[in-house]
Amino acid sequence: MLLMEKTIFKRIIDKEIPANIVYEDDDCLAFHDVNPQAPVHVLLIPKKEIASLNQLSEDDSVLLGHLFGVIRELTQKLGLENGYRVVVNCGDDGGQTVYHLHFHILGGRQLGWSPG
Ligand code: DGP
Repeated sequence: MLLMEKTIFKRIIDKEIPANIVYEDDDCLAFHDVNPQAPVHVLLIPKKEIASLNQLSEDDSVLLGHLFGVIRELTQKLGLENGYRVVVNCGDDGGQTVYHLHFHILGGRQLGWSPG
């Protein structure tokens, strides 16, 4: 049997390594990014192990709706009423480095465009 190594985010979900958690419920977890790209940089992840956007299925539609509701709540809690950006990097060209689906929530300054 092929044993897959846990991703760093699965280890955070399992509380094997610490993170600065800002929100948690049965289905998801949000914590500050270790390498912030803006004054506020939080990652929201589903507890379900979904490697990337490419692994989403229609079965995940309720979960996705929930995640976007949590994003809205979180942005209010984090004081981002002036605006923010939600980013999902997908695959190598997309710059994904951790293969557990995650939403970057960025704000607290005027964000530039394009992403480069
Ligand atoms: P991405 O490049 O989209 O796969 O983003 C992965 C993000 O995860 C990156 O911004 C850095 C962050 N990250 C990686 N390892 C850790 C960790 O151990 N703790 C926390 N809090 N963030 C991490």
